[in-house]
Amino acid sequence: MGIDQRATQTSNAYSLAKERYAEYGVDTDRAMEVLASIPISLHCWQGDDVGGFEFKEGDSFGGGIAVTGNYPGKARNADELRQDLDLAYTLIPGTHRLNLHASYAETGGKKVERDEIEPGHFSAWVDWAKENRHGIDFNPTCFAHPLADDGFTLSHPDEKTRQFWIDHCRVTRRIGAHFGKELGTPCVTNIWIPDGYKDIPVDRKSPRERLRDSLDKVLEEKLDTSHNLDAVEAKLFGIGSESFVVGSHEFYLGYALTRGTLLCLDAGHFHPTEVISEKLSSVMMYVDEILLHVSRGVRWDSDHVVVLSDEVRAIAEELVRGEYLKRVHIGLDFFDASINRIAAWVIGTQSVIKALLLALLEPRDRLNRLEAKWDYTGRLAFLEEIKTLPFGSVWEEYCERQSVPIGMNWLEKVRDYEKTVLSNRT
Ligand code: RNT
Ligand code: ZN
Repeated sequence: MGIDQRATQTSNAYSLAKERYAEYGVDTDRAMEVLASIPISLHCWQGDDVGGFEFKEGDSFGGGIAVTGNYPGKARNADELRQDLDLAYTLIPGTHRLNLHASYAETGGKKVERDEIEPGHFSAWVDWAKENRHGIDFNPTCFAHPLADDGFTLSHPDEKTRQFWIDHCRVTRRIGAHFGKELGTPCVTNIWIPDGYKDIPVDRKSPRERLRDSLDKVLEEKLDTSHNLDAVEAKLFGIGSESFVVGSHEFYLGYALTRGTLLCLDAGHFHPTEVISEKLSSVMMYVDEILLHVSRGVRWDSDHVVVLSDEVRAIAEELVRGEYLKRVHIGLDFFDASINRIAAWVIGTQSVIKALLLALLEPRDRLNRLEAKWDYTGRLAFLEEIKTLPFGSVWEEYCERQSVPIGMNWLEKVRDYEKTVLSNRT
């Protein structure tokens, strides 16, 4: 089928879909308009298996997270990573952000300690973001470092080690504020630390007190919130910290509430039967803004590539139904080295956008009316009915309007790039 023919088909299918949704009082054009205003923060670390590019002695990974797979072609330096990201962004409808880690500093082959990094080490990232209209979000890298090898950072019992990580987080916030100022959109600087014990601890209290005090020191310096927003990310367990994690959900919920930071909810960081979609309406009553790490745990916090799962749909539904979109920063957090890494970004990001579109196309008033009338039969029947509305036609129209390839055409571009660019990386 020719390109023109395909475009006509898309637009015809869309006209029919638009009518079907209109029958239920849903304005598909409006839904696409809202969708176009929602940025997703693509995590840089999918592109190089969370490696980072700082000068490293030895091969410290650690931190209780793991990437599996050895698919060829991973980015070996920041230029390659940016080039790969460029391709991903052209295949994803909408204008999106980049989520960067401190370990992606470009120090020109010099060893710069993490407590000494500066905005200048990220100038190439800023130039690139300006050129491509990406906002940047940021993270201190409190893992993959000799001073994290004990499994403790901000809550480390040794004062000097603790101070090192406090200083690292401090400079990270400043760099975040620099990004926000330069790019004209606040940077969400998110603190996640791996601290915890493999086996049953005796003293749970002291590490948590130390973490609270360290975080207070990190946040001491007041930064303009139009430049930098602080977030804290909780976790249930990691590899090697199965029995106890200092920064648990209760710890950070309390911290965010009392200190006014954002709370980061990572979809993989809870008990396997717990879902973050269910938590949103509770958390949003008390915190102003949140950060999401949309991820996919398979039996554990395995960081699989996000797909259009029931949970991702439920997250999007909650964001739309609760009218939280303006208070939520949506980021991704997965790392899969067993498939093409650019495809992983595209599949994961598109899935989140699809989930948002589905949620925006929901006949909300109708559903609410059924519930208000205690008509549970109608509610269930209607929820099932809308699953088969012609969503795909609206999605394709959205891709067309955003000038990105329709259907599987994006994969062709990735495959070409694999042949011409990735295959030359050894
Ligand atoms: C780890 C956290 C954290 C990391 C990134 C790389 O469990 O989810 O967000 O994945 O900082
Ligand atoms: Zn995360």
